Amino acid sequence: MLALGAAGVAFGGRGEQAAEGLLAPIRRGDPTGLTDLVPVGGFRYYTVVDSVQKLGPADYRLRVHGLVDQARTLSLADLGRMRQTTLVRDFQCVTGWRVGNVRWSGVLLRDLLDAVGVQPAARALTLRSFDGSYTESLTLAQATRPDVLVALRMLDAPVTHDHGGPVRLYVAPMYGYKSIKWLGEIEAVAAVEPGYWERRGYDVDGWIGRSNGRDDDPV
Ligand SMILES: Nc1nc2c(c(=O)[nH]1)N[C@H]1C(S)=C(S)[C@@H](COP(=O)(O)O)O[C@H]1N2
Ligand SMILES: [Mo]
Repeated sequence: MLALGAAGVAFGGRGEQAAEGLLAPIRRGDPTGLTDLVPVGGFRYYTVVDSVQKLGPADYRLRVHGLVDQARTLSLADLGRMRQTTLVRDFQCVTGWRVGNVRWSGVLLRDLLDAVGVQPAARALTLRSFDGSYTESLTLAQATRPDVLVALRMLDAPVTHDHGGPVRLYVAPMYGYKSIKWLGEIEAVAAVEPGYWERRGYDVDGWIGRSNGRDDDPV
């Protein structure tokens, strides 16, 4: 496992994606030592597909639909006109790397949900990436927390393509896999539909320090 993981770090890209899956059973710290090989203080680039189309202000759309009163398809400008919220919080991947005090801003997911009117039958959200493969899930209670953001900015700049721009999610209290990149669609649904990594063994409730076999404090 270490050899494969180290290869992932050395070559990046798809190797890292393999490492994400391989590291699932790790408990309490990092017995492989792999974390030591990851540069401190920087984001890694993760994607489960080979390439993702680049969408900009002219062609980006976010579709919000399902069990809502008024389904909407929002452009980047539409999102930019909504109330912007800023959070300065850490980002932590379940494989061990962590970036401290990142500035995020965008539309609180709960403001977006208020704008479309979530129906009482909706208990969860299914979020889909326009990369064609990645999905995520949140209960409605999680989605309406004040630290869950539809992020337009990250690291004091518009979210770059590699980091999931123009629009990604940022779920501050949960591991990085919940923060779906290249956000294209949000569907209000009756029950949680486990996301991409959750169907591969990661916890649906990905609380930092309290999930995926980790009950230690990562800080
Ligand atoms: N669409 C998509 N979103 C994704 C992923 C992915 O592979 N595809 N990886 C997740 C994981 S495991 C992490 S840790 C973060 C990494 O974000 P970054 O690539 O901006 O560092 O994105 C999350 N969101
Ligand atoms: Mo991750």
